[in-house]
Amino acid sequence: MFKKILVANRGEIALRIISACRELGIRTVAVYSEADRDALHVRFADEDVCIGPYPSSASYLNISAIVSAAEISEADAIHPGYGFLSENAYFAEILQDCHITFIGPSPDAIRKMGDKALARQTVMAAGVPTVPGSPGPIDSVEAALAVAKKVGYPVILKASAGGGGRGMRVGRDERELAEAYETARAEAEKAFGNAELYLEKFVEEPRHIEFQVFGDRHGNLSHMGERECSIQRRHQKLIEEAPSTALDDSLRGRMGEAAVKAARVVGYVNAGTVEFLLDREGRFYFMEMNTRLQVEHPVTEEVTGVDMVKEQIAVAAGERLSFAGRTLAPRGHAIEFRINAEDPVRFTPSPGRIAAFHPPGGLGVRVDTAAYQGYVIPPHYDSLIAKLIVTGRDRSEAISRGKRALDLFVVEGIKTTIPMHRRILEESDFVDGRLSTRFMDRFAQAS
Ligand code: MV4
Repeated sequence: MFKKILVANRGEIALRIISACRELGIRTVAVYSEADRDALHVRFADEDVCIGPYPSSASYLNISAIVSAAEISEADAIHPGYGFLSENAYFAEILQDCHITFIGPSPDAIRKMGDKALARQTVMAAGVPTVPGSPGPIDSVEAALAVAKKVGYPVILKASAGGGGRGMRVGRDERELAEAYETARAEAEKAFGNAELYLEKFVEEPRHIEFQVFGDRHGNLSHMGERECSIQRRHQKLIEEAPSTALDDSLRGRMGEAAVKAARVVGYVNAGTVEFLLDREGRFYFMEMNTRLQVEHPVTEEVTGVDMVKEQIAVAAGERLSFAGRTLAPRGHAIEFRINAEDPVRFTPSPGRIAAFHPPGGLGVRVDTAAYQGYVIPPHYDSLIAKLIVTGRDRSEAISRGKRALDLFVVEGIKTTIPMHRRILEESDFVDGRLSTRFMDRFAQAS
């Protein structure tokens, strides 16, 4: 087992990783930017190293500064958290060369799944259902029109280097597609330095269902069930839950099997997420795979009882998966509410000093946060200040607990998304589990 782990992240996820290390008896090293001197992850780690000024490119994305910090502090492994360097194959490769363990999958698996057109092609060849569309990248407007004619309109163009909703364009007819093709290419080139596109049939009003998979270095690969992440706005998830109201045991079994197949074909090790679209007829399609721990991992932890970060550390150290050969059936129901420091009308970040902070507690209530009373939220990073995760014996108990916990969650001095969550819990479509990726459209004027 590792003696010391460097946490290459900040905020609530850095604290989450430090907590897992403490339970395992592993020392921790925090890294921080000049804007994060007062951050809790610095206080709770055993050691800390300043790695540069606030722009992420100079600190949390600065590979040489982070590797130097690991070498100076003699850390044997690095946990990247989510965002920042977590899906950077080059970073994972550098660590291999330096004999520091990257707590995550191999550089090769990160690379294959990071190229979304290649990922689609790779899992399709393994027999995983994908949305009808181009077999690989498309390299001309004529090719795009030809594929669209075959699969039927509407279609969606996606950037190979994109993911998470960036660099997508819908075409509803030939004229729109021809126009979308040029804009999408230019946007992809500008955003990712890679103009490559692929095309899929556009699935109207799908649900976003993702499966948690976990592999070890002994060839064990299991899934831990799904999360429903349909409540999103501008490709930012707002609420996630497990299990999904749309799955029964049979569909869960088939989707879980497809998720494991997709992970196995790239030799996946450690925690990963296979994203699917589920259409109104109950057909599911692979969308992409995220090769990291996700923000919403706590809902899976709550319904499986597995500490996923401890599991990640154990398999990175060469241990066997604790649930090898088993798939974990969900027990109870968990819902996560992302509390962002945001202006509720314009959805712009609302940084500043937290004048009062009183998180709720009690049975079935978990708050993952690095915020505290008096903390000044720096304007440079994402606006997530807390995750409220409620768990009940069933969905209705989880919803009541969510209402209660949101009512008792006091955050003063900044604007947050707490009032928006309260309103969502009053919506009959939410209460009845009628979810889709278009759910938030009616909240355009959200409070
Ligand atoms: C789609 C789609 C419909 N059809 N692909 C958005 C995130 C990125 N991972 C893929 N996304 C979508 N891909 C096809 N073929 C609709 C979306 C989509 C979406 C997906 C999940 C959650 C919210 C969404 C909001 C708008 C569009």
